[in-house]
Amino acid sequence: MPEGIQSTVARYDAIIIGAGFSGLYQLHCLRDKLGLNVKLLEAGGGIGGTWYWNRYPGARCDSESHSYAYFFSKELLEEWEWSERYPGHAEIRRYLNHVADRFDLKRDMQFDARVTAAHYSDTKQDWTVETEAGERFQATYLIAAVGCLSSANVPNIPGRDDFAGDWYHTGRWPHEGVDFSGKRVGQIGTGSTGIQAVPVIAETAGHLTVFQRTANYSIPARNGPLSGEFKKYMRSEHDQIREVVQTTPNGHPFRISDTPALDVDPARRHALYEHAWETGGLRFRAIFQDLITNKEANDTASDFLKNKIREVVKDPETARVLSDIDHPFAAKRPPIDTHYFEAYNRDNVSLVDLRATPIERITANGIQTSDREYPLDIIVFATGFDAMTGTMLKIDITGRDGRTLKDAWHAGPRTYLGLQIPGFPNLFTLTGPGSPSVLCNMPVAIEQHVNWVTDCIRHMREHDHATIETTEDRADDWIAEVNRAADATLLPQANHSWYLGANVPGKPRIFMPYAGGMDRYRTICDEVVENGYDGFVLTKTGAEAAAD
Ligand code: N01
Repeated sequence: MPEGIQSTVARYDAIIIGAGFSGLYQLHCLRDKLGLNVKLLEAGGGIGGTWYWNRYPGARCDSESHSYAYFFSKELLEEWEWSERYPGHAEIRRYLNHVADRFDLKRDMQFDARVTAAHYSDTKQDWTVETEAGERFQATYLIAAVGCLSSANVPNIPGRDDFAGDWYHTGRWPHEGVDFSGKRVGQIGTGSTGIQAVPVIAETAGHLTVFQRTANYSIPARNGPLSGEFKKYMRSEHDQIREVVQTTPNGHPFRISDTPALDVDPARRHALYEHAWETGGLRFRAIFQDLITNKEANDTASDFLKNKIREVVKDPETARVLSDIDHPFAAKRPPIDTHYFEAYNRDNVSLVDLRATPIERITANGIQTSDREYPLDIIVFATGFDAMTGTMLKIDITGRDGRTLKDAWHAGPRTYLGLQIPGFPNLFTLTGPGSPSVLCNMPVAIEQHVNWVTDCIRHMREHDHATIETTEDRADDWIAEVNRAADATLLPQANHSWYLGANVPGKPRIFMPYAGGMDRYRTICDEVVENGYDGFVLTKTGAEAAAD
């Protein structure tokens, strides 16, 4: 243990890991609604979760700002004003800091406190949590509010450490920014992040070379300042906005059409796609009811979007490589952009097709593909995350009988409802694998989970329960339901998708988020409670495990 660190163990009712959207609200609920003694530990130096780390050029949320917010407080909704259609990373941090100040949350948070271990004691029926600095904390309840996209995936390309220039991962962006002026920049990755970064980096770089492995769809975001009229609407109509986001399958502030794409004649369909393209953003996905369930319907959208790329990008070979997309539209998380495809019309931007000429290694000088070496001053890894499970598995977590989480999840994440893991009593995973999480507008999924966990802990305390734990059988059933829901869509058809863990070599291939819709999921969770926490075992204080 480093010098100066106390060896005593601080005792709390609950420990929360993570100061993003979910951790903040969970702290507010447990402390201010239930009166618990709570400590929040955060690896970063401040508030924000994913937004603390993702400060790359162009980083902006893809959810519209009037829906990317907490809905639990009327006063908060009335006093906060977003400035643009989609909130940028700095504005989201300002918002979250405002929330923390407003509810006086910071006094129970500890920053620069990376949790490295969490061990459950069968005898004491509590958790001991340890930080990188060696501090230890004990608590009855452990809440992992670690986010779905927080463990950066930097691919282990041979020679990576030989590179003589600077390299950065978008999810660990330096707070002081990066000066690209006149530099030869190489960017690997064309997911949502890469697509946001390209046009902004291109504005100042000497030359930007984009290394694309899988071509991707993207829809213009049509971002811009919010009008006074819209701001008034946001403030006065938040009840109606809340009603929509909490009853749609994806938590966004618009409803999905109930018209199948093929029920509409081709000319009308094309006009609707044109209108949605001009409107911009994720609303495109909602124009027809069956775009993510029916391949033939999806083809109509995919073809439209591929044609748009060919219209926008002037160089025919670049347009061909960008539009040579191998998966159905929205089978991977669909990016939205600000002048992404237009950036390829600049003289200082070029594209390398890694399908034709794969990266062989990184050299001191740049990136070597099977075709040639690209000399570079800076490499940007926009290569995504070890999503949904990576952060949890980096922590040495042991549950009942010393069983490790690594062992419990060796074949992929096992949870019931993405809320609990069998063998890990009193550990709650906010927006964990098996919940809608990333398939939903995140704050909406987060509020539902936090409310459920808060009600559950209130129930436990009112009924003198010491522990709650789900069962292996229930996790098996839920995994089957998660697979069934995914298989009813086109989502598993994207080969390299992080939804499947397929972007990280060696990671088990299992569809992780619940694709059955946030509305349906909310009902399932409510029914579990109505049926006496069906699927969970609750034990009385001091008693052996027994169903209540
Ligand atoms: O990551 P990704 P992301 N060699 O995994 C490529 C959320 N998000 O950070 O597809 C070469 O989607 C990889 O290629 P391929 C959102 O949910 C939200 O962009 O595997 N290339 C792909 O092109 C999103 O989905 C927002 O063939 C390699 C890219 O890197 C999620 O975060 C903004 C490679 C990774 O794409 C993740 O998006 C941004 C290799 N070895 C992100 N390894 C907002 O709402 C990977 N790639 C604001």
